[in-house]
Amino acid sequence: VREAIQNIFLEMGFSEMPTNMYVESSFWNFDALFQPQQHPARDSHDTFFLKAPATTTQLPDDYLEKVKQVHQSGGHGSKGYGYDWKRDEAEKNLLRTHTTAVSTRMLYKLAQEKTFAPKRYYSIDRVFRNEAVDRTHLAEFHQIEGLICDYGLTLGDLIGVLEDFFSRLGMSKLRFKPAYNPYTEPSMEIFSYHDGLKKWVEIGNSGMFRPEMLLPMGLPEGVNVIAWGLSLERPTMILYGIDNIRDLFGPKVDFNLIKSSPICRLGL
Ligand code: FB9
Repeated sequence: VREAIQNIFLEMGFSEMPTNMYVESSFWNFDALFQPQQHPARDSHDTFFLKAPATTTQLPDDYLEKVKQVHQSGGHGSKGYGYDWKRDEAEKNLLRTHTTAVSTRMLYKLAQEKTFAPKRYYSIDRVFRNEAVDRTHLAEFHQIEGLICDYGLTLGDLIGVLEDFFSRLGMSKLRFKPAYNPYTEPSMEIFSYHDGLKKWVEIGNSGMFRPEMLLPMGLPEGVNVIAWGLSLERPTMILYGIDNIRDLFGPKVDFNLIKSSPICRLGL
């Protein structure tokens, strides 16, 4: 399934982001995404913080100052959050909670280039969340993320690329429900009608990255970024009729199931 989804991204002109760093700083995983330091997702109930090395020293000072400003007092038409932003909070190391942390680094790198060039990036790799383990949730899963960065992109462009992407996964009937993410506005949950299950299934989340995230990076005015995400485990469980995620991934994998299951052709 991973390979099939990778091929879909490549066919759609996306290039892969380097996702080999599981350990990330709170700065790139949260602050640079305009996620406030007192946001519930940032406490140890949801996030695995590192004991050693507990903090990082590798943060770009000038950019960090701009992120501090936009959190404290806004700018670019935003009033910000108006709280006292702490550098030592941003320096805390953690296991990344989403591959959106990688997207942040790539967009910042893109903004440092002399002339702006539109880009399509994707990532498929492990993310870690200190969540209760149950039939469909482990403390880690594989996140799939796609983003397009270009002048004048709209919500219509996002809906268009989502219909293209999911139709290649065999999911054509889509519905979009307004949602909230700290780093995207507007945001939408994505649903697809699954003929086999005879019900609407939540197949992902999406949105337009906020100017409070993009402009401090130095991306030109008028450049928008549309993005979406889903997991690798959920589609695989549904495609193979696997009821418990622990049979698919993690220490209790059922190898006979893995070995005996035929390769499934996506595009149901
Ligand atoms: O994968 C998910 N559902 C899914 C996807 C495909 C599918 O295919 C079937 C063959 C037919 C079936 C189901 N979800 C996302 C939806 C739910 O399962 C959800 O309950 C669980 N979500 C995970 C996070 O849980 C805490 C899945 C995971 C997820 C959610 C959001 C994102 C990524 C992964 C994101 C994002 C994002 C948003 C804006 C900008 C950038 C990234």
